[in-house]
Amino acid sequence: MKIDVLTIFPEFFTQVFDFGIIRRAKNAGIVEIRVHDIREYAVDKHKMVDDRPFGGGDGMVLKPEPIFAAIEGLLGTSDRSAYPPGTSVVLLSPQGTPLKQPLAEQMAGVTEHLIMICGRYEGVDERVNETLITHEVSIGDYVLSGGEPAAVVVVDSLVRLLPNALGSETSALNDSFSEGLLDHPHYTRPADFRGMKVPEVLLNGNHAEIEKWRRERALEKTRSNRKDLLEGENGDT
Ligand code: 6GU
Repeated sequence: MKIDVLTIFPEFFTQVFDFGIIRRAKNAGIVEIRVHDIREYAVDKHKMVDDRPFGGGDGMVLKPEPIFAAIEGLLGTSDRSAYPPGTSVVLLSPQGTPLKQPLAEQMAGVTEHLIMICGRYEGVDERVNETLITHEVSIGDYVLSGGEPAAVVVVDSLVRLLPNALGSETSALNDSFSEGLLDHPHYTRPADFRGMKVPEVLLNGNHAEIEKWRRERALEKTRSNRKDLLEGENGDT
């Protein structure tokens, strides 16, 4: 997968993709990540990337010209019906579709080239949305000042789903949400830490019993922390 991130704060990303699974996936050639400064595509002599909203109101709105120019530079077109197959252009914004594991799985499955545009909280000129964007995505019902942290979240959630991104010792199949439930609790040595004992069932090597225990604890954790997942409601509350 090729990933291009468009941002007005490229320095935000200087180290964030250089750890753990993402770093390993980059080194293995599974993903290639590039970060671009939207300001470099600004057309006027002041390199303006934002401007005051028509109709009045607080804050600044990201201008369309630099974002259109950046997409044209990357894809050769700003007509989304002419994008190469496997291209996703994502606008990160609090108005987007909430990112859930099924959306991450769908996007990881079909996207070969992911372009992410980091919006500012105040907004992005709507013509970007109308013309360039294939998905508008939010990472949850709270306000971030910009889409940059959300872009990191999207990259992480997609990259770990790419074939061979996880080592053989780990698997996405057992993750929280992969079966609509939270993950079960985990323990490691020591078996007795300051008098707090690891559940006996995990020590006795009976794999059927261990599986049963894990299923029950996953259900219990989900019931206590995320009732909505069991009731089939949306998980944003
Ligand atoms: Cl993608 N952007 C911003 N600015 N705020 C958010 C968000 C994104 N997702 C949740 N809150």
